[in-house]
Amino acid sequence: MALQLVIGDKNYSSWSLRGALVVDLAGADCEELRVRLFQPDSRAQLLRYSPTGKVPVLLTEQGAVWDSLAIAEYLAECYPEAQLWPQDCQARALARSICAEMHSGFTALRSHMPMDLARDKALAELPDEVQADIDRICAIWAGCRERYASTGNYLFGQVSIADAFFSPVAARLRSYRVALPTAAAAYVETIYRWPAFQRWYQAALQEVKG
Ligand SMILES: N[C@@H](CCC(=O)N[C@@H](CS)C(=O)NCC(=O)O)C(=O)O
Repeated sequence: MALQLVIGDKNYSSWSLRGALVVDLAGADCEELRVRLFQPDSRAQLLRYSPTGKVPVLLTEQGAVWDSLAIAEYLAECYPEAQLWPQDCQARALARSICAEMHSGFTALRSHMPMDLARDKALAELPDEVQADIDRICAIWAGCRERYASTGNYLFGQVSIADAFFSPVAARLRSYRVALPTAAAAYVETIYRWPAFQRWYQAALQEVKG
C-alpha cells in the first residue's frame, strides 16, 4: 500500500511527529512530504493536501485521512500485525483514554510550551495551569509505568500509539528543562532512546540549522 504522510516542520510540528511515529510503528511503506509552516504560502500549500489545512494528513490510494488520531486508528486497522494498540482489552481502553485526553486537553502546556525540539531552556516562570497539566501528565505516566513495567519501558510495556501521542510532551518537558519525578524522567529518557523518535529529533536539529 503506497502512502504519503504530509507533515510540517520537524522541529515544531508536534501533531506531525505523532503521525510519523505511528507510521513507523506500523512499518508502512510511506513517503514523507514536508510543508514548511509559518511561511506566507503555508496555508495554500497545506490546502493542496489537507481539507483542514492542517498536518499531519495521510494520503492513501482511497483518499486523505487527516488528524493524528484518525491516522493512528486507520493504521491500526490496516496493519493489525503491528499491534499498534495494546492487545489486552483493559490496557487498550486505557491507552485510548489517555490518547483522547492528550488529543483534546493540556491546552495550557501546549500554548505556553509549544514544541521546539532544538530548545534547551526553561521558561522564566511556570504558570500554575501549566504545572497542573504537567502534574496530570506525570500521574498518567506513573500509573501506566506502575502497571505495565514488567513487559517493557514504554507506557504499556511494548511501544504503542500511546507513546507516539505522548512523545511531543516528553520532548517539551526536556527542552523546557522541567524538573520531573523519577518515573516521568525515566519515561522521557525512554522516548529519547526510541530510534524512530531519535531519527525525527536529529532531522529537526538539522532543519533548524538550515
Ligand atoms: N488535531 C489535529 C491538529 C493538527 C494541527 O493543528 N497541526 C498544526 C501543525 S502541528 C498545523 O497544521 N498548523 C498549520 C495551521 O494551523 O495553519 C491533529 O491531531 O492532527
